[in-house]
Amino acid sequence: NSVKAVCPGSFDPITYGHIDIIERAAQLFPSVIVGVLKNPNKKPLFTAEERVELIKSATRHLPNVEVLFFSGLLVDFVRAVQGNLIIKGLRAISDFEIEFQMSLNNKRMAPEIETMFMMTKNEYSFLSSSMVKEVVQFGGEIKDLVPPEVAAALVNKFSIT
Ligand code: COD
Repeated sequence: NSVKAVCPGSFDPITYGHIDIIERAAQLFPSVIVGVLKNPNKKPLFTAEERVELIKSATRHLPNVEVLFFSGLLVDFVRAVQGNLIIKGLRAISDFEIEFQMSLNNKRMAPEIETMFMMTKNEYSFLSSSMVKEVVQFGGEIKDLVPPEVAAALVNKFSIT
């Protein structure tokens, strides 16, 4: 099959929840591109370059996964890389409303691109980048939430010794 799937996000930083979705996409589709939004409205903790590097290191074991950053509209990025599918993860009902809105809007702008959703793994259903940042800031344990390189980068950012 010729499906090229794009997993988009802010990944500020990447967590085991994201990695689970990327791994499952990489099993299903011959080519997966992780699209890292460069200029989100919210100011990111990690620069786009840092986020890309952390994702590359966390997906080293997946030969059909490529990591690129983008700015502007997701559908323009998907078209530019000749992708035809957007893969998103869903955690809770709270994710549904915004994801529903985004997927309909993306479909309106790019009818040839499909969006598909994967349910989060049970143990990651509570996990988000913002939660990880909050926990680490106050010295909490994050080893079950992010890979070791990400944990080290977070500790470094917050200069916790
Ligand atoms: N389990 C499963 N999935 C998860 C988990 C978890 N624990 N954590 C996150 N995910 C999924 C999210 O549901 C999402 O699908 C993806 O992983 C990325 O998550 P984040 O939080 O890193 O990224 P978001 O949600 O901030 O990314 C939003 C986009 C960058 C995709 C969006 O803002 C976008 O497309 N922006 C570009 C501008 C654009 O095109 N706007 C118009 C859209 S209509």
